[in-house]
Amino acid sequence: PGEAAYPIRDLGELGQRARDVLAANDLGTMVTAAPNLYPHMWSWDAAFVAAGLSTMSVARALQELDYLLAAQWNSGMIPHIVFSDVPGYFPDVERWGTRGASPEGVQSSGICQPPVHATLLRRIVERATAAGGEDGRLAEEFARRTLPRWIDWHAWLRNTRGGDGSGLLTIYHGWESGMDNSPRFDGPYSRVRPGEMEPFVRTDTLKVTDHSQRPSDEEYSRYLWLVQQMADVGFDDARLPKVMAFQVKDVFMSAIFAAANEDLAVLAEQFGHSEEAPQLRQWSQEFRQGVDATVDQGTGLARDRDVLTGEWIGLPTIAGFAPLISTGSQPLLDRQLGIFEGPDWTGDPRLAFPLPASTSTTYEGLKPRQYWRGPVWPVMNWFLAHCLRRRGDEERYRQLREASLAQLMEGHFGEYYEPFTGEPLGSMDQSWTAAVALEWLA
Ligand code: 9WN
Repeated sequence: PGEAAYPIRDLGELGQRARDVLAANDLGTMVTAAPNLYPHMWSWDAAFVAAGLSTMSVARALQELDYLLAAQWNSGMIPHIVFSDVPGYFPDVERWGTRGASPEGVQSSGICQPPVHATLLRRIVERATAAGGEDGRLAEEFARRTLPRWIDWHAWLRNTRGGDGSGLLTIYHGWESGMDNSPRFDGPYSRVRPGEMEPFVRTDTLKVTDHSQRPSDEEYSRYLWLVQQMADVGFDDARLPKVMAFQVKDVFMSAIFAAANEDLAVLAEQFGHSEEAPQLRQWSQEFRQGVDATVDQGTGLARDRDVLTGEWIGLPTIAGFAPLISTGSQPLLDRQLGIFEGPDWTGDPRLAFPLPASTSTTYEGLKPRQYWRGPVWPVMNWFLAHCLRRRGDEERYRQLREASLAQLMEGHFGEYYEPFTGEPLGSMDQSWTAAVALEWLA
């Protein structure tokens, strides 16, 4: 943990320190995902960061989203990394091999991340229009101008990743899920056999020196092999299904997409694109149903599916709660909330704070310090609470808020936290952690 950090005394100080973290990570053009480990813009991080920024400056928040949109590919895909000029992250744009595939002048990766953008844009617009004046005007102008771009993004996801009628989006890399090494992907990754590839040197393990907090070298060789497979076909969407060794229907991303389509439809109706709203609502419905249909009646959790083997992946990870984001079924919601608050999740009495870990704390494969294999991620706490609040569940929002604020008072704005001790892990001063702190306080 960074030396400068110290326990925070009160919520006023928490807000000030969170603002300081975002200001320190701001390159002017973009707020990097983290100061040291991640010196670039990440797609879903940027959406959360924009929401956090909007509590200070709506103009700065919209600028962040504009910067992300400027990297959108001609296909409509929003890339998962927009590179700054800061060196030190691997794989860099050269290793990605996206030059030629990405639009002229854009330095990006060649995969996507979960589409939380419309949901957070709606949040920003609501905040700005409630404030009125210049903020309201800026948000309205931004929405009118950029809606066609967000709709293109959703159309790309629906058509190239979810056009098979399953109501589920396919990912070709664990990085696309945003939950890179979650046990969800162990089965599919076990079948990825890296072939001949250029040697590589990781930089993440130079920065997070306790290597047990990061994915293993074996995992990284598979990650890089998949990058090479994509680069070999020039990131051609039509060829990926034929060549990729990793193809998973990602239930959590699909739930995010269902909710985001609803949010985009609301914005489209409000800001001059109402003719697109029925299509967006139809996609919302399609993916809501797709997610609900994955639920294992035995465990009550939603499941991913390995496209290449047809196998369901029903491990007890946070992705199992995808219906909390998207479902329209009250019985399913009630059942999921019961599990969420039960002894395998936030009701585990051993927890430092009653917050959902990235895998169930009673799962035999739990690794409480390792990335998406056990730690608690502050950004997930806020996102799930936000989804519950949108359903009118103020009480659960309040409980998650209280626990999350208590967790953050230790002062490091960790990327993730050890569930039983509350120790901050991974990167410190992580931007989206600071951003959700500001959201909790807003
Ligand atoms: C790979 C930036 C990103 C997050 C992801 C998180 C982690 C990257 C990495 O950091 O992934 O995309 O290098 O480990 O898993 O969710 O967007 O914060």
